[in-house]
Parts: sequence; C-alpha cells; structure tokens
Amino acid sequence: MCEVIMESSIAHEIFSHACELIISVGDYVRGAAKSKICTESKECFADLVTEHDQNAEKMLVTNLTSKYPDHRFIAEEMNSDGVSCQFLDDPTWIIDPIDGTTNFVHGFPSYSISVGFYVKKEPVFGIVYDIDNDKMYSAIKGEGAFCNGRVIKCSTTADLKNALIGSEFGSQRDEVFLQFKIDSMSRVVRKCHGIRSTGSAALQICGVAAGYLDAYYEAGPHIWDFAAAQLIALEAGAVVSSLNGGPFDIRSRKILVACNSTIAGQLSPLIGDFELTYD
Ligand code: LIP
Repeated sequence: MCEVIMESSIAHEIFSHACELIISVGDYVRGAAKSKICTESKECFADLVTEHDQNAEKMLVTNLTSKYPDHRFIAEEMNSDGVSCQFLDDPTWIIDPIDGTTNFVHGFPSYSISVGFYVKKEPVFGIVYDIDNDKMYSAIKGEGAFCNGRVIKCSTTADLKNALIGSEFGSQRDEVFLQFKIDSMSRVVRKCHGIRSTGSAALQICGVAAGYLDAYYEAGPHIWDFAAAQLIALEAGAVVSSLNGGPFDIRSRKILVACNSTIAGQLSPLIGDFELTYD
C-alpha cells in the first residue's frame, strides 16, 4: 500500500494555485521575448542566463513563499552557485523559470517554465508550460498526464528502428564530455529513425509523454530541468531510469525516459555512461 504523501484536496488546491501563477509568469516571459535580451554566461560561453530568468524565478518564489511560508525551494538561478541542493522531506518546489534559455535568447520557439512539487522527496505534481505554444503539460501523481486538459499517453513503438529519439549536446563545452555525447548519438542514430535536439529537457520529456517522441536521454541537465516532466512522463505510461537502465536518481544529472521498457532496453546499451557531479 503506497503511503499517501499529501491529502488529495490539499494537493489539488496547491496545484491550481501553481497553474494560475505559472500562466501569469508565462505572460511576463512572452512579453520579455519581444524586447532585446541581454545575456550573461555561467559555466561557459554557451551556458546562458538573462535577467528574465532571474525575474521569472523571483516572481514564482516570492509568490509561493508568501502563500506557503514553510515550503522549501530548489531553483536554477538560486542554486546555480554550485552549492549542492538541499533536497529534504519538507514540501519542496523544484523550479526552472525558463528551461531552454538559449532558445529564449535566440527566439527559437521551444522554452518552458518547469515546476515540480515534491513531499518526502516524492513527486506530488509536475507542470511544464510551453510558453511560445501556450501548451501546459501537467500531472498529479496517480491521476494521469494532460496537455491543456486533454489526456496524453506515450507511444506504443515496439522497436528502436522505428523510434524517434530526443537528446541534447547541452551547454557544457568540456571536450571529454562533448565527445561522450557525440559518440553516444553516433551509435544511437545508426539504430533509429532520427535524433531531435530542441534545447529544452522539460519539453523533450513532455514530447515522450505526448507520444511524438519515443524516448529522450541526456547526461548533464540538472534536477530543475526534469523534476516536473519526469512525473508527467510516468503518468503518461513511460519508464524513467538512469542512462544505464538502472534506478533513476533525480540528483544524478542523468536521465533516460522511454515509451516502454523494450525501447529503454535497446537504447541504454548504445548510450553508454559518464561520471558527473551530483546536484
Ligand atoms: C537546458 C536543458 C537542456 C540542456 C542544456 C540546459 P536551461 O536547461 O533544458 O536539456 O541540454 O544544457 O541545461 O539551462 O535552458 O534551463
């Protein structure tokens, strides 16, 4: 009997508040996309941040802190100082204010607000809002996955050779790490219909949940890039694991999401593995 981590009516009340808040922050980001965007780089020249990432995060965290003062936060900009995230049993919001910042900066229409809500380190709900396409992907644990209120299910592709895969080169430019990614993609592309790199882990994983991708894998993203989307994929019927097919560790910065265990089993040996510092 799985333990009830939060009473359903309370989870729904918090979920509805979060959806309204995310829509209003989405309006801010959509408006900001129309103006000239100044960027700063973080770990390297390709790892970008803008004042709009910081403002959107402040809007989310300030609002949620005033409504739920005892809740905790793990968020990209407040945690990008490299100090490891404190992931405790308390009610915790895991936030990426703009997932796909490089796309946002270039006006490439694939960036999202990603908000996961966890209690006792277990997901309660996940929301990924595709700002440019006005699509809200969501799931409450045990209640299925949705896009703008419509039920979504992952695909039933049964063989990798008929599959479309999502993966990313990411924003790190460390030579050894990049070569690992190039080699794994070169092995994978030889065995499937194709690979799509659209620059947002959260939206790629929602693509698996919605069935237009059959799997997504990446080494390098952070807990805030997939905390919400991984629950949406699970509720859509997908399997979520580490790159080597082992149990998924949300702080490991490695994820493989597949429409079923057959595709995961065919894909994982081709990907290989890479040691990364935990979040
Ligand atoms: C991005 C992820 C993407 C990864 C990039 C970056 P950001 O998140 O969504 O999957 O390849 O390196 O981490 O920085 O745009 O929030």
